[in-house]
Amino acid sequence: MTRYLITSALPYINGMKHLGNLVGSMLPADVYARFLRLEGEEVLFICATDEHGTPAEIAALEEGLDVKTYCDIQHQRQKDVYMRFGLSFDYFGRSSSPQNHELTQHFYRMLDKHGFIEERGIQQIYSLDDERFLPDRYVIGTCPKCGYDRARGDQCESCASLLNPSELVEPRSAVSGSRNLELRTSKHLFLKLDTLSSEIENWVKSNTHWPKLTYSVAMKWLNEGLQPRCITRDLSWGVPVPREGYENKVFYVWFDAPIEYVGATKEWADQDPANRDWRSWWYDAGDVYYAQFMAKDNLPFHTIVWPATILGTREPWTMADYIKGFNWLNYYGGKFSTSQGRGVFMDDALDILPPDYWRYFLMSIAPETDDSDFTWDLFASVVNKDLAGTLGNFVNRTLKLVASRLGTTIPEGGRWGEHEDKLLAQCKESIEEYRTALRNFEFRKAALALKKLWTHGNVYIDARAPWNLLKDDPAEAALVLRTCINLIRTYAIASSPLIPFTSEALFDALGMTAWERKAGLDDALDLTALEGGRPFEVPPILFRRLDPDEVETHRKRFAGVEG
Ligand code: B3M
Ligand code: ZN
Repeated sequence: MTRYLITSALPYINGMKHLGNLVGSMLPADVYARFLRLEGEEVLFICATDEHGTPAEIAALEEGLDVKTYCDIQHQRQKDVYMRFGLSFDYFGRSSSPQNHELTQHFYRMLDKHGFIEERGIQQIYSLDDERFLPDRYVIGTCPKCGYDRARGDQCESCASLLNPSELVEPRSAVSGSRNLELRTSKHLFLKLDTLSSEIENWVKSNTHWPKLTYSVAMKWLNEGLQPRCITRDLSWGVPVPREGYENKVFYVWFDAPIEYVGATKEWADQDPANRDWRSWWYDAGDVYYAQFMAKDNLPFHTIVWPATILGTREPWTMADYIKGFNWLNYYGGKFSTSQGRGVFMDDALDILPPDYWRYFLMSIAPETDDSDFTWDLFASVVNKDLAGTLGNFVNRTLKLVASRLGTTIPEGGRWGEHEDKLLAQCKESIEEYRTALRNFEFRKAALALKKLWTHGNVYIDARAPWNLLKDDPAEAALVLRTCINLIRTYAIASSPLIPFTSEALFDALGMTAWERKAGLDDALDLTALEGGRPFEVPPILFRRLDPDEVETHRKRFAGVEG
């Protein structure tokens, strides 16, 4: 039996994530995890906050907090919002955990032992007043290309040129503003990607089944030729480097972040060591199928650098079987921007509407083969048509009709016939489509197949017109209505990976037991599972429609400073 290990790229600790972050990693990973559980598979779904690096330091500095306190607060904030979105992580860890520190140092030691680490001196800017080395983005000055006076040492935000801090005119420290800077040589450790290059290439080439985007990013890097990569930094916040002369340095955030996939699994196991075995997932784990989810800018690290880190240890750590990369979700053709307040952030989204509206919508426009675009009009149209108009409408009209004409018990009588055969065949086809799409990591297709499944109910009930049958042929009416109620059960089961909260609401309405709720996709196709005589409840409106005024209000509110 295969076991499924699923990881989502680790959200960076600084600040609330937006819908673009959600759709590009955590949400599809969650849908995939929920789908596999529905199929009865054994799943371990892991995520964590990525807490080291300069952006965390800068953000903490801006808020006047020490980095640790800042990360404690932000971790909790992010975790809360992910829970509210229904992201069903088995564990949500922290890259600053002792477990990750220990593992990161272990990976480094193994790499060093096998000769894949080299030391080099590099020149860096040192701030005498701050008494520290400044990473590139901590140095600001005037852009030599366009004259913008607050260009960063790595890039000018105004003209987008890539820069070196030494190119800046009148450079100063972003920490203190001091101009008292000098170039100093400092020793750093490099991971010898060049030496590992052919091994990485063999591994990549054994994975031609990856999505095009993933494969092409990996091949592009390989074709450009791999260079040794610096894996240490002159910072104090991070995993200490266990080597003489490195007392004031830590590992680069991208070195320890992927190791936290393992680290978080260990955090999970350490909470219940008698029943949880992290090693069985990560070390010499022949029966594990490992799927990773991430946005495209993270692909080089996951197709090249992290595999190199693993290969160089000469230990049998689990490597990805499938790497699902996503393009960008844009906001009205531009980027979501934290600094400009442009686009919708996850906490704001939940203030406006419950999670399932967003979950379904985002999966239906997932940026898989190309970038896709968020607009409020599109959001409203998908919500109004698919959720309110198709699924919600079917559920409400069915249950209301039965309740008002026959009472809140599933009607008895009538005999299954050819109409029902046809309905069942249609459902079967849509569920097969849905299952295939999800098995193949095709989320847009899955949302489309689900929508198709929902339309069968409306088509069936319209064709059978039970409101007429109630007068002319009560037994036939009972059959039709009972079948429709069973279809609601089918929908509740099948839709749960995308809209889990709605599924629960439907299970509640149908009075289903905990055991009955465990039904899988095949059981979902039993349109006679709920027998006549069982009580049900009419739930409140499942999905509300968005009207043009509301759409306009949201559009204005989230347009950002430039909108
Ligand atoms: N933290 C993603 C980002 O913030 C980065 C992912 C790490 S995955 C190991 O862009
Ligand atoms: Zn510039």
